[in-house]
Amino acid sequence: SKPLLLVLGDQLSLSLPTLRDAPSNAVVALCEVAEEARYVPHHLHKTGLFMAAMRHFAVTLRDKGYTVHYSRIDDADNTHSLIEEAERLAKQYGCDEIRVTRPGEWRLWNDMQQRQNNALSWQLMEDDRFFTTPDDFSRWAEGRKQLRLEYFYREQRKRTGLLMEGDTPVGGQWNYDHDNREPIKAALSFPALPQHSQDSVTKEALHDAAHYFDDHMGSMETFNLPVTRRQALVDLHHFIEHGLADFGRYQDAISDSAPFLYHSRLSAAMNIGLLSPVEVCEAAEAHYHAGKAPINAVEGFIRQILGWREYVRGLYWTQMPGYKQKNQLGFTRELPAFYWDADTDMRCLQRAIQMTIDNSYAHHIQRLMVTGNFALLCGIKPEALCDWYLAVYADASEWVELPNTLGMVLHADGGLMGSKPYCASGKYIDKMSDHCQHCRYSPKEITGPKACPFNSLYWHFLETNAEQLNRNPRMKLIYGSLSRMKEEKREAIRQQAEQFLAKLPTSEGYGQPAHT
Ligand code: FAD
Ligand code: DLZ
Ligand code: SF4
Repeated sequence: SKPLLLVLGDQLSLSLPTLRDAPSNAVVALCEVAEEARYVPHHLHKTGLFMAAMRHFAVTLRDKGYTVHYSRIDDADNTHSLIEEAERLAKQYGCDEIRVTRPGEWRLWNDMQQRQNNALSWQLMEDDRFFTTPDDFSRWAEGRKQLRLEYFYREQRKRTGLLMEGDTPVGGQWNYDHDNREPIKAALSFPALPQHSQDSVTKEALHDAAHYFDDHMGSMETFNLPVTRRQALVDLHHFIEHGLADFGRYQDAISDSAPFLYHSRLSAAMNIGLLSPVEVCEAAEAHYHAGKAPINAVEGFIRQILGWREYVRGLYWTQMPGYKQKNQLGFTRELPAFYWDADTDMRCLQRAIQMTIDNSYAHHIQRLMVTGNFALLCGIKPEALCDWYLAVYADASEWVELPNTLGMVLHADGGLMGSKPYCASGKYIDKMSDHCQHCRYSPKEITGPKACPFNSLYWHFLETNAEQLNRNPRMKLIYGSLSRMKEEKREAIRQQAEQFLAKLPTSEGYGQPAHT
């Protein structure tokens, strides 16, 4: 047999199952296709990242002796679809099967599965570059009423032995989150980032991405993502040395000026395969044992990867395809137009979206508590919000984006991801950030021309979704406050929120993929 080994854009690891035990006659295929760049209008940094990293990986594979076919975006015979390109190349090279590792998105996996019994058959392999497989997750989930991250995470700590002393967690506790909630402080200084040099391969790939997808968000002038394993390792070591020790304390802080704070910025490199989650967690653990970072920082960091990252992936693969259709709170509103251009006078949103435009990055609390929280309070429909997150972040792949957006932010999965919605008023943003002092609104006012829109929207959200949420034990306190509020005040808040929502410019059709 002669296999075509299809390596997808987020599978750039030499340890990939597809590449293991490959017969010497195998042909490896990497394909740049317009369909993948346009099914949502990806940020230019994201498309540039994929194209540059894929081209570099093709060079690495050739150096290792593999026979590689590389379909470029500008090839005349490019079919511009991953499935069609693989089948075309299999025929061209006289291959009798196509081998591929589980892709990062259900739509592709479904297409591939349906071709398993074709004359030219698709052989799907499990992706073992994670700590767990979807089968592991499904076994863990079986018979449980609630799928809480904390229990899944503890089991992974025991299984891997990460931060464990025998059967007990290092330091005596599983979770140090109570130490990880410090707000932003004026005196903080953040580590300066490594600036990655761009060789001719990178330059050409970025140029091609900008040329073919010039209608998409972003500018290549600020591109600084790692596109090779070597560059990804530079970012990893830089974070471990300069960011990790403060990662915990300021994990939830939001800055008006600094986009990255003490976050690792490693998500894109891990998600496309340049770094393995195992090596990232082990590097953090070693730093703790060397006495160079406190337990709350290292545990907090490892929990994001060994816990959350694995957990959302398990949820995705065991809940799809139904998961994507969920809309528990019945939201119907389109996305506000300013999500695409940051043209808003709400300072926190303006900064989070502008940083997204600049870097194809926002840290977790910006995604969850600023752009996410606002969308939740306005009742943005899951489909529109999910497409936005998938398009704008370099680290976005549906297996990780969808549970975070649909589940964690919009509470659209009926509480599978989180026991309560992460809704918050302007008071929370004011506490954690230094945005409000630069804003034309006041976080202390609920009604009137200067009132922070988050405040009235917060109460309006609670009121309009009371039927679904007021029996939730974790929401009891807040619904208690709502019911004690005088009807007059409630009516004023209601009007303030409804006037704001009526004027919100929506973006139906905006940012939609153009035709190739
Ligand atoms: P750090 O803060 O340094 O965290 C370390 C690592 O932990 C990250 O690199 C990431 O791999 C992992 N991690 C942290 N939080 C999560 C989480 N909630 N789920 C899964 N992994 C996590 N992450 C993505 O990788 N791709 C996405 O498409 C994505 N979409 C998101 C959408 C929304 C609405 C929200 C609220 C979160 C989303 N996240 C996504 C999770 C998280 O925000 C990013 O992983 C993180 O901001 C990436 O920055 P970092 O590498 O500096 O992370
Ligand atoms: C996101 C993306 C982009 C922009 N371009 C490509 C591409 O040209 N070729 C490719 O194989 N993958 C690309 N991707 C990632 C895919 O959309 C998809 O998420 C993964 O291939 C699934 O494993
Ligand atoms: Fe955001 Fe409200 Fe603060 Fe303005 S006042 S920055 S809108 S939280």
